[in-house]
Amino acid sequence: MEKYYQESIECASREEIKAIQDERLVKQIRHVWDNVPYYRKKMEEKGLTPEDIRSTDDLHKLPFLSKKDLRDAYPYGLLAEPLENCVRIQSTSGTTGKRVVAFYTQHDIDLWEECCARAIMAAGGTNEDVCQISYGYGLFTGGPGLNGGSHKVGCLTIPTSSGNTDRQIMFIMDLNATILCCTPSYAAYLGERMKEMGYGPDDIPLKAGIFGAEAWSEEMRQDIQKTMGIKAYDIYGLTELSGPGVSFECSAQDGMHINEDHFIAEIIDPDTEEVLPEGKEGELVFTAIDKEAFPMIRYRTRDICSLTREKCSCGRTHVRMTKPKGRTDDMLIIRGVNVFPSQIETVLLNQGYAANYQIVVDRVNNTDSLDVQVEMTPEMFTDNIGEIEDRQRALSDGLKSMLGIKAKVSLVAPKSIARSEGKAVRVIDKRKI
Ligand code: DLL
Repeated sequence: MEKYYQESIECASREEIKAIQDERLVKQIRHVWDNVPYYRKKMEEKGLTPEDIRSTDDLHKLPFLSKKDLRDAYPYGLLAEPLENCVRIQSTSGTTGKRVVAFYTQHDIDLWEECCARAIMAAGGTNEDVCQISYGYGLFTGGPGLNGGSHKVGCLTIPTSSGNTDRQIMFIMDLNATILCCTPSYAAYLGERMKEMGYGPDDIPLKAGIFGAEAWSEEMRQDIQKTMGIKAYDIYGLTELSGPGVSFECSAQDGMHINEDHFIAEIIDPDTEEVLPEGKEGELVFTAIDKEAFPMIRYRTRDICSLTREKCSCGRTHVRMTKPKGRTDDMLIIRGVNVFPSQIETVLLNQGYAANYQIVVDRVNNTDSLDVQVEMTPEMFTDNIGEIEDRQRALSDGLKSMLGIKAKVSLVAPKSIARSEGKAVRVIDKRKI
């Protein structure tokens, strides 16, 4: 039986959802107009006043907000509440430039934790579960968000944070953890380590995993499910909007329901900024309609996916987004061809490899080169050169047909590629160094 944290909202009719969104959007636009000069100026530049926004039908009139706006306005320029009303900040891992600092009132924390509670219950969680949270705690939103959600559901929460893999496994086994929350790459590593320690799927008490914060393929899901004997659910979110729980998978494991009472989603063409119809792939844009401190109007996420309103077997009515296949800024352009790391992952996993790989892009003699280093699994490990060459050729052919360009494949020994405890770094683009 499907379980819901807030059934009446999660399964509301389209009309009810639209009514909530209309009302909240109008209120939110008035809030940012009154309290954030940065938004007011952007609206004025488009000749808009709050009176022009009377329902979600007017959303398209509003200006977009980009990562650059967040950097320009750092740290307080987009804050919509006095600091004395704020109770927390979180921040992105930001590898380039200034970090994004997001502010939360207590209302914003509650809203965020409720979204995470919805995700945990959609993964079958109840107050009888033991939920181990192996996302990082601290400025990163993964640990704090799911910790709050787990409390709201009433699970016994184990806040291990990331790292110290053998201790993670000890807690899972000794305290009978039933739900594991971490990045998919860390879940794969935990699975690998459990296997080495001699634990098969039947020995592991886990029943579900809630994995997100990075792009991962369907093939990787199958692998993790098999190794640990669990159902693996995807969860999506970003610091700017609160953190994990903006959307989450249900028992159907077929796209992530976006919490539409809090976030309005649009898909746009990243080049023309035109809003695309349902089903078309493009850049995901969000408007947070119920946040107080850090509202975000038409925020361009750079994540690439599509939306569907097709009926879902779980009973939830909120729109679903497909697994993001990566970010526009993760997309590699190699010899003029667009390549997403997730496409490479799909080929590797289909040929029986685990998700332990590194992609190195370089430019040699004015030509881009794509080098994929892939670990052999312990079962396929051999020093027979002929066998290795055959495998490399098969992978190279697979990549050619998926990507349309040639890649150099190097098979390396098991365990020679560093494992990740958080978001995995799969790509080294030497052209940018
Ligand atoms: O990664 C929040 C989060 C924590 C989500 C734990 C899920 C679980 P940021 O560090 O701000 O926040 O990074 C946000 O990560 O724009 C996507 O590019 C990527 N991302 C997040 N979830 C997924 C996912 C957290 N399920 C950025 N699939 C987003 C693919 C994801 N990419």
